[in-house]
Amino acid sequence: PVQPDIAPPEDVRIQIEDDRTGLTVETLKRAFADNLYYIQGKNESLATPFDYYMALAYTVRDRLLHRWINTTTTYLEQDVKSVHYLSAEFLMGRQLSNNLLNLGLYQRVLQALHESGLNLNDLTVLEAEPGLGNGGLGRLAACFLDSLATLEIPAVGYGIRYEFGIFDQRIQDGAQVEYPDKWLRFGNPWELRRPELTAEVLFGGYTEAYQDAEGNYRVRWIPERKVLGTPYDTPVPGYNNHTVNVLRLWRAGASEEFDFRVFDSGDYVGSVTSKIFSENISKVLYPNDNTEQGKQLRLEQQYFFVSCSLQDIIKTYRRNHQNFDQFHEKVAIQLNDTHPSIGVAELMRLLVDRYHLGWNRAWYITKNTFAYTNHTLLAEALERWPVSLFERLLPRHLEIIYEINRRFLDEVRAKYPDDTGRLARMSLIEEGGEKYVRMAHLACVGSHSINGVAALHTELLQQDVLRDFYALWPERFNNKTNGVTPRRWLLSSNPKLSELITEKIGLGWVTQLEQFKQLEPLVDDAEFCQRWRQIKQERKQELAEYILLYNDIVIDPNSLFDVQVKRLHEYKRQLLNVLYIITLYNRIKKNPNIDILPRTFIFAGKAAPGYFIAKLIIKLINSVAKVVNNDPDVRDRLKVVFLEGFSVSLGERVYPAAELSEQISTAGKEASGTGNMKFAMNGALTIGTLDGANIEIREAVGAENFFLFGLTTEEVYALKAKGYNPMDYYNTNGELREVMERIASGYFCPENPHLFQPIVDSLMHKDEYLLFADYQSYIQCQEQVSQAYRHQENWTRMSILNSARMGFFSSDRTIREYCQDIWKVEPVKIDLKEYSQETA
Ligand code: B1H
Repeated sequence: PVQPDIAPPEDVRIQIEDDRTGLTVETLKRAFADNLYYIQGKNESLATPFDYYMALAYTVRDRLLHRWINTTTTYLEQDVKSVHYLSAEFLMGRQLSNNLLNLGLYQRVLQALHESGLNLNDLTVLEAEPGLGNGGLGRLAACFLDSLATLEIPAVGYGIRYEFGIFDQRIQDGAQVEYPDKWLRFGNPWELRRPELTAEVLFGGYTEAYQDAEGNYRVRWIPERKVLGTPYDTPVPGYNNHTVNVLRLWRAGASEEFDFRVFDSGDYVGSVTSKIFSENISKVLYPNDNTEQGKQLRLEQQYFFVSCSLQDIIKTYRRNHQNFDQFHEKVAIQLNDTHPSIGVAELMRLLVDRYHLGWNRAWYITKNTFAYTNHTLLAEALERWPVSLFERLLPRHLEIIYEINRRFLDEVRAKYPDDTGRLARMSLIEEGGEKYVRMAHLACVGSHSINGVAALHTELLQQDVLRDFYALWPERFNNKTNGVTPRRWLLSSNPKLSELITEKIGLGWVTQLEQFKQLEPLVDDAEFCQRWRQIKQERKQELAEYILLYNDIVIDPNSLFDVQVKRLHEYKRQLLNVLYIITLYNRIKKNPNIDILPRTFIFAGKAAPGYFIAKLIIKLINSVAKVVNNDPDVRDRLKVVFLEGFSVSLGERVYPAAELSEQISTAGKEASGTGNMKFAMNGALTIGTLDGANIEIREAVGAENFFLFGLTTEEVYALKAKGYNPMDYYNTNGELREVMERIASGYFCPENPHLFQPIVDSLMHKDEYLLFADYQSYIQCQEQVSQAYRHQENWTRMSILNSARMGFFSSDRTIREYCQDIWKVEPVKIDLKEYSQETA
């Protein structure tokens, strides 16, 4: 030998437990030290807290990988039917604590770190939150992934790996300022890049017809550009089982072949810089919630991730199948709103153009594969793309959509002869002026199931937004009331309350939230009530400390914590809450000795950067806060706080500390809401309208434990039909008038007294969301809340009953319903092979 091996040192001991899979405290400590050294390249004297976080994350990831590989192998070997959840958004929240809890490693890691002189909480907060969603729709997708893995359902989440997630919100001078969310800056230890699974996505160009060797008529698409999609996989563990599913997010990159063509022309630098055009596709999440953003790049994002995902699904299916006969029996695809609905045309294109299936066969498979969830009734959120844009970007898909439409309209015509109005209403193409493709119609026609996200919402879909489709295909419609995962929203975020509950009813509730009803008899147990109250008080105290730290506002931890946290949107009516605050303020100014219940009003939520009025409402909240918080007459009885940067992590702090949950949208506008569920599970009482899932929450917790106010959906429709005039209310309600005069006078912004005029004008002249109509009812209801809060024992009783009756609102229940009614999938038990002895 040229070079002899180095002799091994004497003291190398063979380790029985695998450092990458072992679960004992000793193994975890060794793995942690190993990762610190060999991944972070640090020892204890060099490591920063972030190095420790990374070393721990890799230690956890290794244990996930072991289960994930095993799960994937099992799915492949058993040729299972899988769910594919296509969503433009996944608001996952931080991964570390969640993964530790689901893997059952939390206590041991706590101990391992403790023995190394470290504190777990100090490390978890260092994780950048992946904010790849706007609000409820994206968070729902994340809760669903947790429930799917926990229920042992084979499932993949497909989406976009945005380089910049939802912007960072900071409040400067009372106003929202947006900063880019550089969440990947220090690396993401949870994802695995899979370059070997890269997919090609085509854009632009033209189509041409040709005859193949057998003389069949075919169409070929000659695209103008090609983009590459590389998947980044994040493991998604179930709670207390061996299932690890995957969230597969696509990142766009340049294709050499296309972007570097210019090499020939000598423009080397130009060809390299043009790379950014392709990479732009996955650059940034559009920060709109419940409004469409008719931008070309947005359609490119949608087609990009949908095409990558469908090619990936087909690739996986073909490992076990020669033809497409069983495709819809092995693949269920859920469209999370219309954002991925181009998938209907893309699957048709792949089946017909690439795999040469006949149209009817392809259509049968497509329809039986897709299912569509609608998340909104707001007209401004219904997606439509200009036909001209489609033609430029996706010429072949437009042809396919036209053909789908031709056949669909034939079907409508056969059932409703001579009903031209109906044909125009139902067509996939909106005519009259600029032509548009109606994405919701494409989703309906191409799916075997259409669902809303709460009972009222589904009802309104059937009677209003999609009534023609309901008339044609009633059997396709069904409701799936939303839910939230009790793992993140209780077990993880409220450990002390979880402990108390577990002490009384055992741990079964974590996967069987229905068991919460066993808490009901405990409302008569004085000691239990006292501990319940005590835990809420501790969470309030902690939030008070946070508010002191971040907002420099002293709040009274004994005041009623009245909380509204959600996206800023006029229909959600944060402004109505503000009108109440000003009402109380005016009462104090008139009579400084008035007996008033001390309250802390807490707000948080992002406004879309281009949504002028929503941003002005943030400024108003902060301006009112400044006046109210500093007026000596108020004597600290009222405090108003706006927390900047609402996120999953901030939600985890806020829900456990909340006592009153504001769910005050105009009836008929909020499809479901899911924050309402997180609050109630954590023992907050709700003040709310008969909107979205509030209705079902109220039925579950009992009308006597819910503060109801406001017009019903029918009353809203009737009032608008007869002609709503907000001035009718203004003129007859003295307190309301004084509130509006207070705002209009410039009192809250003396340096710019007309600043809030647009808000005043919009309420006085239009009041689209009927704040004035609901004002009196809201004020009176808030007075009932204040009265109720004065009887602490009864309040605590109601708080317990709210939690105890929230069993239905676990996303596990929601997912079971999707599995049975829509996806027809069954759990697949995962055994962990090669499981190290120590864990047996
Ligand atoms: C919901 C959206 C939404 N509904 C368009 N619709 C978006 C629409 O970027 N866009 O273009 C983004 C989001 N989000 C929410 O979904 C509803 O408002 C909630 O009521 C519901 O609870 C949630 C989950 O179903």
